[in-house]
Amino acid sequence: MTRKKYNLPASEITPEHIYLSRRKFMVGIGSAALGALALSACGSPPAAREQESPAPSAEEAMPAQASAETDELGDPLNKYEEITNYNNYFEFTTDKRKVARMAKDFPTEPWTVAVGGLVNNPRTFDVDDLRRLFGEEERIYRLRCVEAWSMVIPWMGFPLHKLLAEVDPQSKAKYVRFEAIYDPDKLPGQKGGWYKWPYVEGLRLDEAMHDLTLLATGLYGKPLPPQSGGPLRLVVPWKYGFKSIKAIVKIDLVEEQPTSLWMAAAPNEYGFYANVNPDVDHPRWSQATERRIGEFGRRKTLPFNGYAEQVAHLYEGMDLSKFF
Ligand SMILES: Nc1nc2c(c(=O)[nH]1)N[C@H]1C(S)=C(S)[C@@H](COP(=O)(O)O)O[C@H]1N2
Ligand SMILES: [Mo]
Repeated sequence: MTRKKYNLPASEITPEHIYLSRRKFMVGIGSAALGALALSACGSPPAAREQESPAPSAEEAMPAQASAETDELGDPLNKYEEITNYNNYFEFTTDKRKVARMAKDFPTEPWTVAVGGLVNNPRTFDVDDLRRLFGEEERIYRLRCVEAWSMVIPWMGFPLHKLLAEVDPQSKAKYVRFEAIYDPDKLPGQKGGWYKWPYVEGLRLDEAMHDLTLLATGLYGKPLPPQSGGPLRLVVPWKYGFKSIKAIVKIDLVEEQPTSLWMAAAPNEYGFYANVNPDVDHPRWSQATERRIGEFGRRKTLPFNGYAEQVAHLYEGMDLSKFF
């Protein structure tokens, strides 16, 4: 049986305590058995002999070093430390390695998100309400930044379509508009500069309803830390990372295609669709290859970031070199 990592059934949700104990377990059995564990995560039992591996070295015993699991393509997860110390978050700084430090004390609770616009049941949700109403499942996704670096990230969250069903979009609604927090006192990047704050992003309604489209509330079984967009961010794995807006406070169903922060800033460089496409270069660099954080060398960029089978039908009849 093949099971898609990005579409795990509820029974495979990994709450924090299981994640952590599984990681401790991995440390105990050493790296030779990790491959077997990865297999077992896909449904087949590990071979008995592989459990008799030698004790791990000191280096292997660092939980952060152990990547027991992979994405559905077989590539290892990035480490928690990588995912949370190399970030794009222009509300803080354009220096990816400084975001974590600058965002450390950013308050992520209490936090509410107002969902409205062309819906029959507009409503403001607390993030804890969202967790209670829609649950949390793990989704292992690739994240591909338009700058041509990428990571494999185990998010926790729920598909956006669950929230949309709750507010009941009207038939006039054609797009979803997302707005991030605006608070220049806490977000130094919003003081001056030439970006038009707040950060805004958008999806076509059918993209928003796709089961891969996730509202993330966690990472590696823990609540989403501020630098990763905590407490609530969008994750759209087949699109360039800038579509995956962090720190969402407002979601509106709208009739017209929203103008994103990046479309407003540089319309020739960042389009509305922004589907990962190795054949359409950024005006200033190639998108044919990418650098996976933690790897040497480069790997080929995959159409739709490897999710073509799931999403290509959404764009049938569109000239994907034009709608970038
Ligand atoms: N609010 C907000 N969301 C944002 C950004 C941002 O600057 N502000 N950067 C985007 C970009 S360019 C990328 S690549 C991803 C990076 O997510 P990560 O830091 O969790 O890897 O977040 C996206 N979401
Ligand atoms: Mo990005």
